[in-house]
Amino acid sequence: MATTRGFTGRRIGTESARRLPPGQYLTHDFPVLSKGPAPTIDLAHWSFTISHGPRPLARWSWEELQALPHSRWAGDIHCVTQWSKFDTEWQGVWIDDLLAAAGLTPPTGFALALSYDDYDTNVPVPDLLGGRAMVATHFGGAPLAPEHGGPARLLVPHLYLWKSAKWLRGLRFTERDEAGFWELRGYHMYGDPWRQQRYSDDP
Ligand SMILES: Nc1nc2c(c(=O)[nH]1)N[C@H]1C(S)=C(S)[C@@H](COP(=O)(O)O)O[C@H]1N2
Ligand SMILES: [Mo]
Repeated sequence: MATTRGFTGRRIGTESARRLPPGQYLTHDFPVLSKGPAPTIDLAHWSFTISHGPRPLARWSWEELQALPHSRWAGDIHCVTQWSKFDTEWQGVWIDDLLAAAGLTPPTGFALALSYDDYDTNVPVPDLLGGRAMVATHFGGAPLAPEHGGPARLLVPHLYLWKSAKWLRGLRFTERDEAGFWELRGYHMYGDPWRQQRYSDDP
């Protein structure tokens, strides 16, 4: 069998095949993957904090976040469990715009995204800048569903989706590249889907 088939059994064209990273299949669903139940988050108590190690540098309430410029990103997302989803549409605030609003320059080269369910994941700072990462509040034109990380999640679509921390509560700049929840459990420190960086011993 030389035809290219997704697990859905659908034959995919060359354009789709070109957009599909190695080892991935195309899905039209949006599977939910979480280490535990979605935390209950009251918007009145929601906040997002940027810190340098233990030191807070800036903090936004939900209302304050709404006042920042919102942007749209559309494109493909890739999960390490091998599904990819094309043409997803998100809205939120670029990390660039958060930093600019706070008058901040990143103090280190690495960061940990921190979540309300005690999940965390590391991302190098350059990968968070230049319109490559946002605090996403909307998916497909609607407020982000709780199971997908609502009210707000990190979106770093050029890396495997475990880097896109759901139920985001902060971003901590760290001196070194510190492993997060899945990175401590054998997953790759960077996670580029095009290089199939799934597990820690992948190059
Ligand atoms: N806070 C938090 N973020 C998380 C997770 C989690 O358990 N907690 N799971 C990660 C994993 S392993 C994946 S694959 C994606 C799944 O996102 P989805 O459920 O919206 O598909 O979220 C990531 N972000
Ligand atoms: Mo995952």
